[in-house]
Amino acid sequence: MTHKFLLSFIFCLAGFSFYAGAQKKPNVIIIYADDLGYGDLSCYGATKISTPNIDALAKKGLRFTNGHSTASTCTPSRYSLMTGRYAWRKKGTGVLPGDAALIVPTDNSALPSIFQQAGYKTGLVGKWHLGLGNAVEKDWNKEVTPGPRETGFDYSFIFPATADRVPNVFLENQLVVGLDANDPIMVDYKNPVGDEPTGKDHPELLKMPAEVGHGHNQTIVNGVGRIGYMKGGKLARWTDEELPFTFLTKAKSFIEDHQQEPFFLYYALTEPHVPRLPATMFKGKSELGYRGDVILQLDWAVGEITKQLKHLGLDKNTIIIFSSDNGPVVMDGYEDGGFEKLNGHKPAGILRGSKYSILEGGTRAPFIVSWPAEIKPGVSDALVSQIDFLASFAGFFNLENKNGIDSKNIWNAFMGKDKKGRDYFVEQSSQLAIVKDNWKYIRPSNGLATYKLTHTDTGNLPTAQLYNLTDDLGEKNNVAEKYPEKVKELEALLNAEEAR
Ligand code: NG6
Ligand code: CA
Repeated sequence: MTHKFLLSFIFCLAGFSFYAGAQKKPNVIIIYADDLGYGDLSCYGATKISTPNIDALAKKGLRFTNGHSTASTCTPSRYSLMTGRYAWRKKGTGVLPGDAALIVPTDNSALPSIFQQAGYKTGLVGKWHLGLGNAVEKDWNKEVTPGPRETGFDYSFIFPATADRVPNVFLENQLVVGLDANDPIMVDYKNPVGDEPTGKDHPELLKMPAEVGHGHNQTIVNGVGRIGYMKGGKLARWTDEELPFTFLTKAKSFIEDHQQEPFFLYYALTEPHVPRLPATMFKGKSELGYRGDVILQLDWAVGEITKQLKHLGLDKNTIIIFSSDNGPVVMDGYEDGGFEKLNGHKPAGILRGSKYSILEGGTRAPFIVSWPAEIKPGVSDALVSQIDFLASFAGFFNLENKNGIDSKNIWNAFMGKDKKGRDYFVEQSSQLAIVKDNWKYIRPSNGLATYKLTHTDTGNLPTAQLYNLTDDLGEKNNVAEKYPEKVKELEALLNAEEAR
């Protein structure tokens, strides 16, 4: 009897110590840059700019050389990240105006909802750009729903679209911050509202001129002409220079508040998207103009987050994923001295193309996954995409991936244990391309070969293009005529994907 009792006591102790020592679920932070190029970081070969904090993250984790957003613009890439679906499957997923309705499903299938189902507290801080409410017409003066909450975020602190689109306000848990009942907000993308000066009629009021021909000449907020018209909410409008501090403060509070439980934070920064108005302490720091300065600002924010994690003792068991929503662009509508100040810096690095193009510069992005407790540091050439987070985390948590039909569970690739990653991947600009075994096929297109205003090499050609990325990562040598069978095979695969 005593013997039995002793035995069960020992078992109980062993059980307890197993429980106490069990690995807690890792926290997960996705840090998402806006328009950051493959060549913009020193850990990806940049020599004219130094990004020590992101470099340190890469050094402690896996640096992917073939990691992708799904599209060469923002909304479709973010849509795929959230839903695990290619955006070209759904109409209305192009770059959204600031008054668009929510395009992410609210049926518990989106990425944050997966984390909720796994017992995580979920937070979103930064740029959203996936729409709000049920329709374009909405009342910005009360809670706007549906929004991030209905897609699975317990907490959100966002601006609705892009920094260059109205309304230039923050929403915390879907309510405008600093709302004044006596000065209600109205937003319109078709017709001017109110009688505030526009960039078009009052260029003398601008602190950063818009380039002629671009659309940044409507309501002026903080001395910058924006896309879209707004009135009211004078006290609620943010200033561009405070964005990094505000978002960082909110991200850090979320981490601090949830340090005792597993959390998922989607920290979507605005840098280096236009308008580039760095905080004063970063002005001139990079010597590459404002675009360089805001990249340093972004790097600083990453460093502040990693410092905080260390301070709280969370650094070992937190997965940090760092990437960008699309390729780089130097001139995107404001006269911020972009090209003149580049000083030989190549935002897309060795790649051809950039934001808006179907070439590798459009979607191949900086892509770092760090988890000190589990991942052995190194470099991986596996083909991976942000669209795969959904199926991979669902798989890790043993949860069902209901609707993310294009998302692949490539957990082992993210962990550095599988060197291949996806079998193939579809890239999107105004048209589609497919990559398999490092062969890239770009469909014929009648779109413009260059966009003059943004200096974009779009990669559009009326004939088929085929590149062997193993020898020709810069997509200089179209070998479609030499390998007609390959072209056929990849066109068939792309057709089959579309038909799925
Ligand atoms: C374009 C804007 C550009 C940028 C982009 C969206 C003009 C001429 N250009 O329409 O400045 O806002 O949309 O960028 O207005 S993204 O990163 O959100 O996709
Ligand atoms: Ca973007």
